[in-house]
Amino acid sequence: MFKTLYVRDAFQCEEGLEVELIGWIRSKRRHGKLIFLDLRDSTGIIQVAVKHGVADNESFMKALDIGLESSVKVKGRLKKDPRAPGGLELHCNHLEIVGPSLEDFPIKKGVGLKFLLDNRHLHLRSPRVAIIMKIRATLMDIARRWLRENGFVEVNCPTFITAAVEGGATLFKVDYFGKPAYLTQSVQFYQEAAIYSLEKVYSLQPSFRAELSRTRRHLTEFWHLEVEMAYADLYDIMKVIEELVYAIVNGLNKESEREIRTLGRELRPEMAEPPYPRIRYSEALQILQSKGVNINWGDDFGADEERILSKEFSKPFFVTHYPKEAKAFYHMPDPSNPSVCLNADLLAPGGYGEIVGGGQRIHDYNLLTERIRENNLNPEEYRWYLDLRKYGSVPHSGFGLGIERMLWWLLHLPHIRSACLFPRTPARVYP
Ligand code: NSS
Repeated sequence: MFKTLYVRDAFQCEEGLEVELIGWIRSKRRHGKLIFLDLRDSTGIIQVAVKHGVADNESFMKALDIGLESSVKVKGRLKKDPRAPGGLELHCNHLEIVGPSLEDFPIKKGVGLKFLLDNRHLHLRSPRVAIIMKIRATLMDIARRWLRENGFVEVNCPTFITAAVEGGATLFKVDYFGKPAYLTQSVQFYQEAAIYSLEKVYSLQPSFRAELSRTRRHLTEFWHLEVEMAYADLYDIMKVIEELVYAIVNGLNKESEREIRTLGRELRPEMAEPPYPRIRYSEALQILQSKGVNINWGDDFGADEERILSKEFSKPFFVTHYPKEAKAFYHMPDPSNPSVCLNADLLAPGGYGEIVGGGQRIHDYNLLTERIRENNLNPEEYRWYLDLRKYGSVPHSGFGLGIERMLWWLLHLPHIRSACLFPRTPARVYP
């Protein structure tokens, strides 16, 4: 009796067991009357030996002819063989083609990066891409679990919005509603509305930025983990960020260790153990100027500045108290020096830069109105957001963590798009 197994489970079986495996043909080699096929499924790769005489004639002829990435069902016996990858192979008795490859599979060794991106729908079959996607799923799962266990309620916010959260320059306009509407850059304002009944909330959903910068860390669509908390000040929210980031690194180290090792990486939880160094914008500016960077008070840090700065650290670190002109209008001014705000960006070490942005929000109605005006925005467009400050307003804080930025850093990916199933960048909206 043949048992249908996943490849990973086949490696746990006794030699001689008769099994059926279902998968796709990753590679093929012929040595006379013996054909080796590498069979891939979602759990691993196993070598299948199709030998004339052991396999029936029809199966041998199919194996001879089979195109790469055809889907197949293979029946046979498991045999130990030290020459086979993983020390085990399947000796095929019968091969059935489920779906043949109608043409030569276009993804081959040596094709260029652009070709791989244009054919991402096929490139996804590469084991490396599949591993990154598994790690990504585990990362999101760990984050959700940690937030739930710590009393945060998941909320789902709208994607269509009517006013900018993070400045007008990166808004995607949507022409449908008969009045200006945009794709959301952040669900922060909706979360701020939700804390009046739920107090501690989070969302995990896409954000959109019509990015002006083409860098290795900018996507036009990214997955945003956002958190908002009533009665929390800047220091409370920094603690939440530290603990969440540590939970993610520690959790991935336990739950995805094998996958991470396959990518040639190793996560050491110590590298993300709180507390994280905290520097102010003014100190960061001094470090940058001492490295010869031409930057002045008030300028925001771009990818280059963050890369230089973050090479000075071996752990994630906070940069706080940015000048108010470098940050969006909703940030709370520091009462002891209102020219800076109570914000915190978390930067990943080693040149990776910002992975989290957040801080304390203005909860006073008049101050928020004033800041909206100072930013040359129209308070009328923020009417419902201002309304929240009219009825029982409380101090509150929150942050947003970019899922792809986090993976980019933790897995040392060459480009942030490697963290996406189908990346969206200024230069790519297909496939
Ligand atoms: O602009 S942020 O710094 N902050 C916000 O959007 C706040 N409104 C979030 C909040 O407090 N609820 O973006 C937050 C994070 C940032 O640190 C990155 O990790 C990620 O979102 N982010 C991006 N990832 C990929 N590509 C792009 N373009 C991008 N922009 C931000």
